[in-house]
Amino acid sequence: MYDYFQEIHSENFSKNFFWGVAMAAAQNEGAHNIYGKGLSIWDEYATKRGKIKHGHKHFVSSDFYHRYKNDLLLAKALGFNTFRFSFSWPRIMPEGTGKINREGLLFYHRVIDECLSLGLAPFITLYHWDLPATLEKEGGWTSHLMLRWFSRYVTVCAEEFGAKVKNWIILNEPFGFTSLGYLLARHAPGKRGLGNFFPAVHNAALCQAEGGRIIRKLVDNAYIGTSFSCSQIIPFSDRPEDVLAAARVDILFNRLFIEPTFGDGYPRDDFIFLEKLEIHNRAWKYRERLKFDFDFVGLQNYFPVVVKYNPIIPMLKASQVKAIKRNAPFTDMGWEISPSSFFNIIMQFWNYDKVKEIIITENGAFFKDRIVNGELKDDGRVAYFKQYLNALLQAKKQGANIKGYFVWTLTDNFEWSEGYQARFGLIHVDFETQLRTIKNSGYWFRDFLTPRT
Ligand code: GCO
Repeated sequence: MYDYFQEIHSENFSKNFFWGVAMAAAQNEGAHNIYGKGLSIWDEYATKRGKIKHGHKHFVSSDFYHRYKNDLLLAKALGFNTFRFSFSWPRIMPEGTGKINREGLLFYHRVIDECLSLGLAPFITLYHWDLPATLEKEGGWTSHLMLRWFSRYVTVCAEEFGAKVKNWIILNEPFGFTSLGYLLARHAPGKRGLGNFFPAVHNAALCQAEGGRIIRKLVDNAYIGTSFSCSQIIPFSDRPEDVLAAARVDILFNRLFIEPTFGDGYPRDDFIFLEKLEIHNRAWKYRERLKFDFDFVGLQNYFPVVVKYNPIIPMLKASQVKAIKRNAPFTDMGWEISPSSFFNIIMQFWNYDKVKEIIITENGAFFKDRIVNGELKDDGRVAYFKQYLNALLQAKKQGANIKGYFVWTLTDNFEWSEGYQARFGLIHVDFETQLRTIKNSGYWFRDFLTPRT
């Protein structure tokens, strides 16, 4: 086998390491309008024409709500010891605030209990993009009331589940949902413009810190993190304008949400965007409230981004040079495959003095699976994981204190505006019949994670 396989097992790496699979409520649960659940912004967005490829909707998805026992058993059978999933806020509080849906709480109790009985450590994501639709009507993430609504929701979750669950992730990819949902109108709720983006960023950054404080106060021995999307940003050439363009993109993609947690506010480099953000949000008043000492930082990496100077793009003055244009390898999502950039971005985050521990809370790939003699062949995905895990081990060897690695994702699911055709699972789902079939990548993980005797 591979040398790193030996190394991982010989170092006792596996025993004290969270090997997980990750998923999210809106992408997996289904049961979108039953058992007392309120609608989310995605439930509304998916009904609008032309928003999601092929008109797909996530209303049933992989039906995790009814099939969680089976899916958790599969996660266990593949050798994982950790399960990351998110709470649906509108399942717990159908109107976002006020009334609590007991049935929703009971569902999550069942999932958590099943994890614990199987020996899967539960990691809860408090917010994975499915804001209650009623709150969006009041402005959603652009509203200064978000801090109050979110605090109440986090308090309910901590009080209800804190005795059982120790591992908490406050937000999933704040840059992702604020930029796609409130700047570019490519995700729910479909808003655009800086007038929406600036307050959404600030409210998300405040909720990120406040959520941490609430869990710290209410949950004994909590292990608290938050998850950032990240990508190594590589200048297309060493011309100064390309290097500066890359630095600006790096601020937005990688630095905007982590640096305020250190207590010194938003990054304050020479970049007009940051000045405007600061002024719009009167951010200097909030440095203390944006700060929180996270136990771990969750990193979610899929690809690097190569950028060059482009004067016609407002403010950023940069654009991406895609993998296909540079003859670099890429997945069926068009995302560049670059294990060295995975190593580099881990080290970039590790180089912050204040980062104590890192968990890779998502990594994975979409490749079109082929069925050959009844076997689900996904060689591309297997090769991807081998290379990325090798890079992870290199980062660990260089001193990065990495405590876990979670695959995105266990079963095929609803990939936001891409619908169901972008399949990231280790397990294939036939969305007509709900039949699960383990892909070769799933078997590969099982062999990788199950120490040989
Ligand atoms: C994300 C996501 C997942 C995606 C995955 C693949 O945070 O973007 O958490 O929901 O499905 O990244 O694109």
